This record gives sequence, structure tokens and C-alpha cells, in this order.
Amino acid sequence: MSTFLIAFFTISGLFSCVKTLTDVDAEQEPILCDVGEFHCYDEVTCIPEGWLCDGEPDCPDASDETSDRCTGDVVVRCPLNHIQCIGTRKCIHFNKLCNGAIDCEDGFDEGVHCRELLSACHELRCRYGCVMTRNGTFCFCADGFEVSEDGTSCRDHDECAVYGACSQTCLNTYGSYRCSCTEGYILQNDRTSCTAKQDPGDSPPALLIVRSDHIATTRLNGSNLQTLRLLDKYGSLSLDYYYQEEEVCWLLSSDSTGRLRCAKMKNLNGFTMEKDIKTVQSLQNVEHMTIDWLTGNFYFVDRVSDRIFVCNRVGDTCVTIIDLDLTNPKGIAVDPLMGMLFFTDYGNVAKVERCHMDGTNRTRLVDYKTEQPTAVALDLVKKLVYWADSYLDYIEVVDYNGKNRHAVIQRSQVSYIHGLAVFENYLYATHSDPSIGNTMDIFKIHRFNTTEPRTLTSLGSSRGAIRVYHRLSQPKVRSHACETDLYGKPGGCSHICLLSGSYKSRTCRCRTGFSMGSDGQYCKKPKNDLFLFYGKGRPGVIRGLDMNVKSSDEHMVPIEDLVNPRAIDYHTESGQIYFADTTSFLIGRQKIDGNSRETVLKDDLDNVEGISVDWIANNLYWTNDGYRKTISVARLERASQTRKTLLEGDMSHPRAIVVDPLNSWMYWTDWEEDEVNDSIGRIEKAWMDGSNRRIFVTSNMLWPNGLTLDHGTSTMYWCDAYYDHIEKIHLNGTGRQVVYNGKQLNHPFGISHYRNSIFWTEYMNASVFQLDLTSGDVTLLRSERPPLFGLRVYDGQSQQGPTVDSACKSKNQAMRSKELSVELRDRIVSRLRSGEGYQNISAASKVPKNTVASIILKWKKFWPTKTLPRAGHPAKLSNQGRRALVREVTKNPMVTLTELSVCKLPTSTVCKSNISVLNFF
Ligand SMILES: *[C@@H]1O[C@H](CO)[C@@H](O)[C@H](O)[C@H]1NC(C)=O
Ligand SMILES: *[C@@H]1O[C@H](CO)[C@@H](O)[C@H](O)[C@H]1NC(C)=O
Ligand SMILES: *[C@@H]1O[C@H](CO)[C@@H](O)[C@H](O)[C@H]1NC(C)=O
Ligand SMILES: *[C@@H]1O[C@H](CO)[C@@H](O)[C@H](O)[C@H]1NC(C)=O
Ligand SMILES: *[C@@H]1O[C@H](CO)[C@@H](O)[C@H](O)[C@H]1NC(C)=O
Ligand SMILES: *[C@@H]1O[C@H](CO)[C@@H](O)[C@H](O)[C@H]1NC(C)=O
Ligand SMILES: *[C@@H]1O[C@H](CO)[C@@H](O)[C@H](O)[C@H]1NC(C)=O
Ligand SMILES: [Ca+2]
Repeated sequence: MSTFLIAFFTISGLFSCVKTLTDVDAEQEPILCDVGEFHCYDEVTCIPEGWLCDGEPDCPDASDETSDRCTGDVVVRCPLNHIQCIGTRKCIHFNKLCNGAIDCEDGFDEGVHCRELLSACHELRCRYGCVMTRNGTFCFCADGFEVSEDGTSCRDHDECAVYGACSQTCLNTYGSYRCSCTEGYILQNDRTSCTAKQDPGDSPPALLIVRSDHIATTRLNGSNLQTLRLLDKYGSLSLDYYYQEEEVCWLLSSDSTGRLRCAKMKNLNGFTMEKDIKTVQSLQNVEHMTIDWLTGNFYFVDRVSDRIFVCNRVGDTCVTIIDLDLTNPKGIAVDPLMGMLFFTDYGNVAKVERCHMDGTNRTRLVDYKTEQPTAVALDLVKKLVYWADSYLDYIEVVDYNGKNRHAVIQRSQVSYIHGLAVFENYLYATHSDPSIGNTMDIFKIHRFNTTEPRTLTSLGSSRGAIRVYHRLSQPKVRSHACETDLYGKPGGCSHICLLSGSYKSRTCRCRTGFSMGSDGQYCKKPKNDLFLFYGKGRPGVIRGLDMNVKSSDEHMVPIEDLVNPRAIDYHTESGQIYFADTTSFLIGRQKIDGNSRETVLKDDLDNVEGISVDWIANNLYWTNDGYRKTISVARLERASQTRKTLLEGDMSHPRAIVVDPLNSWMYWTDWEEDEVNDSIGRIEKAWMDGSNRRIFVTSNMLWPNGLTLDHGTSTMYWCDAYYDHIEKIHLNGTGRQVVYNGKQLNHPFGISHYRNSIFWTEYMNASVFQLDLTSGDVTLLRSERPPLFGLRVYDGQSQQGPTVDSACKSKNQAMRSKELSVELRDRIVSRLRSGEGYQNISAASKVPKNTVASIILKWKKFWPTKTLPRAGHPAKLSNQGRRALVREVTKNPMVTLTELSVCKLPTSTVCKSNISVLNFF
């Protein structure tokens, strides 16, 4: 197994290089390498010098990665007043240069230069002493001092600025320095190291290790390995503990949702009172988890939906705190005393980041010379962040501000670090090299004076997490900002309290579907739900986004486990989001509160690139781009029994669709493949029963992508992914105009109108933009990982009956269509059944025509038609009426039904909204 892997590695790493060489080197003739190339020891391969010691064997004999070549360069850094014996790990004091005794093995420190450079040294006029090396001279100072800028005089050396001078607190003094330890630790005889004090009754520090089949504990030296609990076969990758509550929690990633379990552990003696913590968000794809030991909140990294979220101790509230600019999040660690969270991510830019524990004030600590950062661990005393990089095979450290970066260890033994913990002078790490098979090593690495990692123990297992179980790993404070108040609310927050930038400051957040009150504590159900939502691929998910960029309220639970949710729409009455997943060939729905996920339609669907909800008749329209190109409709309920194809053919690639049930028109876009032969895209329209089909817009159009209507001004907006602009046109066919064609438009996909703004998604650049139609300003709302698909503004108020609101409000504030009394409804219906026209009913009952229309619509929808007496049978268009309409429309092709004012036509029972139900079921 391992030989095979290594062979493969070599071939793939070298492919371009070896291939050209093997043609030439048939006789194995030694070759010369160019400047900037390294000659492998096999004498036939040249590799770029940059590939030396990069952790990957590039020479066939791996001579570019030998330990004598590579480790020396990286790790050896000589102390002050010392010099490295070239090519070795040995450092000698300046005093030993030219002292007549050979101190470096190769005699580098002695030689003729010692005599020749005497006069040069004399001229330097060093205050303290002069160093003579083979290639030059310079001054040095007494131990504890360093040469100042003038190159000759001496000043105090700040030893505390050197990584690892003291294991905890360091005090610089003139000519020297002093180490001390913080509370709970004792200074050791070496005067630099601190070890944890053991109070009577303290359990001794121990390692907690979780791996595929059990949770185990050992002493810090690897002795006394004990199994605390066996796990089922899938096991866990993640574990943490809550010292104050003597509780250990771990994640079981086996079943479809993932499970968080916690148990009490007294004195490392096995578990009692084990329980499940049910979190409202799925933990299926969580690999790293950590506990904030002040509040008890759990922090999770979801590696599939690429976000970091936090759940409270009981799991009933979970909120996402980071989901932007996150591509492959891995390790996570918290310092609740500082209110800070640290995490690693490797996407386009590999990075180690920091933010407050509520997700705010995000700051990059490291974003260069890191390729695949994995685990992170914190030194809470010195405020240092350790992280492992599994591509560059190192563990490095920076401080909380991203400064003072230092390599702790770099060598192939530390690739594949999954878990990392810091205690006293050591790092503890779990390591498992997949090519070596099923073993997990526990390493102990001195973090200030690294020689080799010490393998404490090897366990038969794959990856797993590690923690040092000790009181001092989770220091307490007297009181923090999320302490529960008199009413049992943490930090006074009604849902969840997150520390933010310090243990003394906090942020309240609300669970999905609630928004924060003005006091910043109280969560309420928003009266009018209003948010943006959009579909995205890789992984396929539909997410919500507050229209106010600054707010982190979440109005909808993300719809996950999708592939390519390209088309989306919503229905406010049922609170449902509808989506077409083009790769799964289905149309589904889910409520914005995360409930009632259902497949609405799944047979006979090809590429459904556009869907639109008719909220008046409760129907769903969609385009289908497959072998058949169709526009179809079905009821929202019982969709598969009620589906019907309205239009077929004469389309190239039907895409977006939008219905205008107020005026009974539907519009859809049709792509052309390319620009040859003057082919053109177009927007077509038809009545919502499929009749009266006609081309609405066609010139200067190729890939019209999204469609959206502004009902207020009777305007349609669309974006063209070929011409990269956003256009508009009045629904009466006049006033076509480009509204925006700025550089942000690269391949616009979804578009949605709300009030004075247009929102759109960029497919490849994966951004969500807002265009202010008045000022022309464009704002970037969100950046995502591509691709992004359709987008809509969910407006709880938008799906009203036809102009009911304005018409009624002016006459009678209290009278709204939804509140019409039952008697009034009955009266209207009975008048209709007796054959009266809308006009008359409206006049007689003093209810606006449109309201009458919508009542009739509802009545038709729910009334069992068969049992109706003949006279009251819902009026279909009479032939006469139909002909009249057609005549009118053909005379004036751009007319809309509003203008047509169908009620004026000879058949009085035909009114405009009537057409949207036209009884095609
Ligand atoms: C001496 O030469 C070595 C490499 O040969 C170089 O790294 C070093 O900086 C040089 N020292 C001085 C003082 O020039
Ligand atoms: C490991 O540490 C424990 C105490 O922590 C000690 O009793 C034991 O002797 C040590 N084992 C070894 C092999 O050093
Ligand atoms: C946020 O972080 C920056 C450093 O990146 C810091 O200067 C600033 O004070 C922090 N803001 C808050 C509110 O803590
Ligand atoms: C570092 O470790 C080595 C070997 O364990 C030891 O000889 C050396 O004295 C240590 N150096 C310091 C500064 O502690
Ligand atoms: C496009 O042009 C090519 C050659 O110019 C021709 O063969 C083809 O039939 C044309 N296609 C259409 C749809 O007109
Ligand atoms: C078309 O509609 C727009 C806006 O509704 C209106 O301003 C314009 O006068 C209309 N044009 C025609 C020809 O009806
Ligand atoms: C969008 O992406 C393209 C290429 O992928 C790039 O050239 C362009 O600058 C990006 N535009 C924006 C606004 O990010
Ligand atoms: Ca000093």
C-alpha cells in the first residue's frame, strides 16, 4: 500500500519533468542543470531550486527533501552572539571564532582569515568585541546586549522579543531578563518554564482523545492509557469538554444528521448521565467543534456548507456567525476571556483568521506561506495561535495580532495533523498519515525548543481530536457578560448570548425567523418578512440574506442538500420557497422556517430554469428546456395530478419565467445558443392559460437570464448574460432602456426588483449586488463561492390581491380583502351564481371590482364545481367574448389587460383577473 502510494506520488509530482528527461537519458548520461535549478543526486534530473525542501519529493530519489538538507535551514536559528556552523545544526558562541580551537567540525571557525582580518577589526572600533568570519568582520556585544544602529556601540537586548525566551511572562531588564508564571503555574528550575500547580483534589492533567471507535484518556507522558467509552463504528472526529460542569461532549458523524452527545466525567473515571443534545441545525458535516467554557455555547465548523455556526447549550438556538469568504474551513479554537474565535480556511487564499465570538471584526492573521492550514490551538497566557499546515508540513505560531510569526517545527512527520492542543511547554497533536494506514500517533512537541516530535503512543485509528483536560486549560472569570439574569436569560438575551471581543461584552442573536428588537436583546417575529434569497451550487443550497447588509438576522433556514437550485420563487401565504433543482430534475419546496421539505414534481422534468408562483390562483408555472421545450403549470397542491403543458415548441432555451396574475400575463425568456446567423434571444408573453402567445421583446438580446416585474410602475426588468447589462421596458411595450451596464456585470443570472432597487446575482463571480435605481449606485451585498443562480426578494407583503389594499384603504381603513366578512363573501358569490357580472356586483355591494374578482377566484378554486347549479357555473369566456378579446389584442399588440379593461367587453362576466384561472384544470 505505502509503496504504491509513494510511487504514485513521485510520478504525479514529476510528470512534466521526468517525461522529457526519460527520452534523453536512455544511456543515463549525467546532465548539467541550468542556473536556478537543483541537480538531484541521481545526476540525471534537474528541478527548480524553489522545489527544494517544499515537503514534496520532486527528485526521483527524493534527494531534494533529505533531512540533512532541509531541516537544518528551517529550524536552526542561533541565539544572540552565536553563529551556525555551516551545514549543521550546531551554533557556537562568537567567542569561539578564531580562538585557536576548532569548534565547528569542518574548521569553519578557524583559519588564515583570523590573522588577515585583524586590522579590519581594529578599524571597526567595536565597543565590546569584533567577530571575524571567513567572509567579513562585524562588532558584537556582551551577552544580554546587542549592537546598535551605528554598528559599534552596544544597547540592551530585549530577550522577551525572542519567541520562547520564557514560557509565560517575560520581563526585560538591562543586560538580562526575568521569567515568571501566571497564577496557577510554578516556575521551574530552568528559570524559564512554567508548569501547572496541582492543588489538592485537582485531577492531574490528562489527554482526552477521540478516535474512530472510542474515547480514551492518557497521562501527558502517554502512560496509563484508558478507554472511557466505546463508540459505534463510524465514531467521531470531534470532542471537547466543559471543565466547570465536568462534562465531555463529542460529535457522532455517523447518521444522516450528526449527533452531539455529552456525558459527565468525574476524575477521568468514565462517563455517566450520557445524553443527546438536539441542535436545530444539522451537524452532519461538522468535523471540528469547540466549547466556549464561559457560556457553554458550542462552536461548529461545517465543511460542506462552508460556515461557522454556534448553538447554545441546549441546542434550541443556532446562528451562523461566519459564512462569507470561507471555502474550506477546518480548525477552530476559542478564547472566551478575550471573546475571540480563531479558525483556519483554505480556499483561494489559505488563511488563519480571527474574529469576535459573535463573528464580527474579522481579521486575517496569516495569509501567506500557508497552503492547507488545518488544526488550531491557543496559548491563552501568551496569547499565541498555533496552527498546522498539512501541505507545507509544519506547525507555526503567531500572536493574536498576526505578528511575531515563528516556525515551531517543519518536517514530514507533522503532515496530517488533525487535532492540536497546547499545555505548559508542549503541543499535543494527533497525526495519521493515510498512506501508512490505520494508525493515529499522538505527538508531544516542545514548542520552544523543538528537536523531534515525541510519539507518546500509537493507536489503531484514523483521524481524531485531542484536548488537554485540566482546570487551567479553561480559566474562569468572576462574572461575564452572558451570565444568566433574573429571568434565566443569558446576558438578558431572549435567544442566544455570544461573547464579543472580551468576556465583558456580548451580542444577543435571534434564531432563524426572528429579528432583533431595538433593545438588542429581545427577539420578535418580524411582522413583514422581507429578505433576499438565492440559490447556489457546490454545495447546492438556498440561502437567505438580510436586505440590510449590517444585520445578521436570518429570516429563513437554509435549504440544503440540493445540487443546482437554479430557479426559485416563493409563496407568502404558505411561507414556502419553491425551487427547481436542475441536476436532480425536480421541483421542490420548503417553508422558510425549515419545515415541510417536499418534492412537488419530479417526473417529466428536464432543465427547469425558471419557475413562477401565481399567488392568486395558487399555481406554479415553469419552463422546461429538454427534448421538449415547454411552458407548464400545476397547482401548488397536488401538483403532479394537476400538471398541464400550456405551450410547446418554437423555443430554443426557455429560461426565466414570471407571471403577472394581476394582469393575467406570463412572460418568459428564450436564449439563443450563440450570435451566429443573427440569431437572437427574446422575451415572449402569453395569457396565463397559454393562449395569445406573442413575442414581447426581441432585438439586441441573446441570453436574457432573469425576469422581474415592478407591479407599481408596470415595468419589467431583465438581465442579459451575453450583453452584460440590465434592461427595462414598460409592460405596454414602450420605454425599453438599459438601466445598468457597469463592470460588475460579468454574467448576471438572477434578478429581482424591490421598491427602488434591483438586486442581481453574478453567476461566476458569485456576488450579490444591489442597484439603486435613483442614484445608480451599486453595492456589493455578498461574495460567495461560484456558481450563484436565481435570486428573489421575499416580501411578505407583495403577494396581495389586485390593488385591493390601496382601493380599500382610501375608502375604509378597516376593510381589507382578507378581512371581508363571510356574509359579504357569500353575497358576492351568490350574486355571481345568479349570473351577475363583476361590474354589477361591485357596484351593488360597494366592493371594488378587483376584490370581487379575487373572491370569485378563490370561490372557483375551492368550490366543487360539479355540484353547482347551472346558472352559477363559473363563467368561462364565451366564444363571443374570446373573439372580442382577440380582436382587440391583435389590433393593438402591446396592450395589457389592465388597459384592455376586459370588463368593458360585451360579455359582462369576463373580467380581467378572470383570465388567470381560465379553468384549464
Ligand atoms: C558570509 O557568507 C554567508 C554565505 O556564504 C552569508 O550567509 C553571510 O551573510 C556572510 N556574512 C557576512 C558578514 O558577509
Ligand atoms: C508518567 O507520568 C506519571 C505521573 O504523571 C508517572 O507516575 C509515570 O511514572 C510517568 N511515566 C513515565 C513512563 O514516565
Ligand atoms: C477590530 O479589529 C481591529 C484590528 O483588526 C481593531 O483595531 C479594532 O479595535 C477592533 N474593533 C473592535 C470593536 O474591537
Ligand atoms: C533544547 O533541547 C535540547 C535537547 O533536548 C537541549 O540540549 C537544550 O539545552 C535545550 N535548549 C534550551 C534553550 O532549553
Ligand atoms: C447558420 O449559417 C450556417 C452557415 O452560414 C448555415 O449552414 C446554417 O443553416 C445557419 N443556421 C440557421 C439556423 O440559419
Ligand atoms: C406605457 O406605460 C408607461 C408607464 O406605465 C406610461 O408612462 C406610458 O405613457 C405608456 N405608453 C403608452 C403608449 O401607453
Ligand atoms: C469577475 O470575474 C472576472 C473573471 O473571472 C474578472 O475578470 C472580473 O474582474 C470580475 N469582476 C468583478 C467585479 O469582480
Ligand atoms: Ca535585556
